[in-house]
Amino acid sequence: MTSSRSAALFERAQKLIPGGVNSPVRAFRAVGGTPRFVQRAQGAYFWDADGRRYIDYIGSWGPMILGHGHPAVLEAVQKAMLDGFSYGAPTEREVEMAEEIVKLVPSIEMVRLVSSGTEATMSVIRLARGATGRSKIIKFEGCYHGHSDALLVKAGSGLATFGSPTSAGVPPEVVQHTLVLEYNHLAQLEEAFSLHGREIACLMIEPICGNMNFVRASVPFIQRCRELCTQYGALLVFDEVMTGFRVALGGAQSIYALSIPGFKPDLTALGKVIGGGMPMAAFGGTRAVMEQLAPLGGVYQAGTLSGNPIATACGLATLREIQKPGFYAALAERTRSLATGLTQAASQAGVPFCADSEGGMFGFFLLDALPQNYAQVMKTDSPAFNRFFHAMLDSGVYYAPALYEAGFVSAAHTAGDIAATVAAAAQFFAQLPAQTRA
Ligand code: HOZ
Repeated sequence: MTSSRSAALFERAQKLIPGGVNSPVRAFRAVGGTPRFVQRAQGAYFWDADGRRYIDYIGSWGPMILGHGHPAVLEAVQKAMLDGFSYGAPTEREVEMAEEIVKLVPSIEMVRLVSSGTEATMSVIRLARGATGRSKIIKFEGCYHGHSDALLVKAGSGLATFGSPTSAGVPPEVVQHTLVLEYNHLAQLEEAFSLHGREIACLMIEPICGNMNFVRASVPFIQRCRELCTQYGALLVFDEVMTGFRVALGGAQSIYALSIPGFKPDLTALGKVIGGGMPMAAFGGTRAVMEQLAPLGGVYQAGTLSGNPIATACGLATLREIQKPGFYAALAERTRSLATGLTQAASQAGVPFCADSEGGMFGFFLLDALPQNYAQVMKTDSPAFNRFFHAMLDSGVYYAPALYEAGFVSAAHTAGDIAATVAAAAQFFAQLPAQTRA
């Protein structure tokens, strides 16, 4: 399909913006073809510059849990705009936002608002180091915690090795304290703590990883992370930028708490849904640790747009909608029906496929079984995913343009949207040559 306005815009963009985009995955490099330039969005859909409508399963990479242009959110934002865009001074809505977050996430006793998930995770690392007086951090291969230097590290495959940077421009010395382990690998976790436990400031994890598609940390793994952090005096940090208010009202941590009595991380990074589509994120945790932040303590962190009045209006209106009775049950059911529908369609055609979902977040793989770590995710047949992606795009269904990304369903997606999506996928699976099927 030629999308002429998108193609022309992409050409113009590439002359002035590196790769033609302001965030790499949007450039379609992984899947090939021309990125769709978005003109407008409403509910579960967006329209591209050529006027084509797509069912949107990205939702701005997570924030749009209510769908686009929810009336209550629009009203709140329009009202806030009239009072000014930014003050650089405290406001009542920041207090309300803090009160909402503390009420909904029991592990958070104090919270600070920032403007992006990267800022939240970067700040949390500094805070953990400041609070413990230690330098080393643990992260897991396939977990993406934003693009700050210390966190841009992939794993070496060796046991308990220190990582090397995955981006040019990150000096090796900056990541020398970042220990990278395999996700869901208990023995590596044990070994890392037995070797370095007293030097570790924090362990940071995406409890349901949305940056290697959709992979869950097992309950025993999370439980052991908690126990080892407590034993060695390290802080357990949940990166819930993606999962916070997305997989459940209390985030992924509330789901683990159902299986691990009393479970709480020490610190949590939040983003995406809490801004409702505006640039807002947050980090919070126990009072004792959060009080180490300036101006109370010695860990510096600041931001001109932090707690921005329009972002807090948008975020608060969103948080109020998602607390309405039955919101998550309906969202989870709709998301599950997508995962199940796609799996059944693939199975009828004999195509290897599996899918998983939690709340309004999902993932699918052209694999026989759900992967547990990055290496298993990498076994996906990437050309087959790319063909699937383009077939769906041509049918008006917009999935993330890379197989390493989770998908998102909003409250605005209807049963009809899910049925249309499954029908398009079934058509694609049915025409695959028999030799590519199981
Ligand atoms: N960080 C996102 C991928 N997991 C991409 C964000 C964007 O391109 O908007």
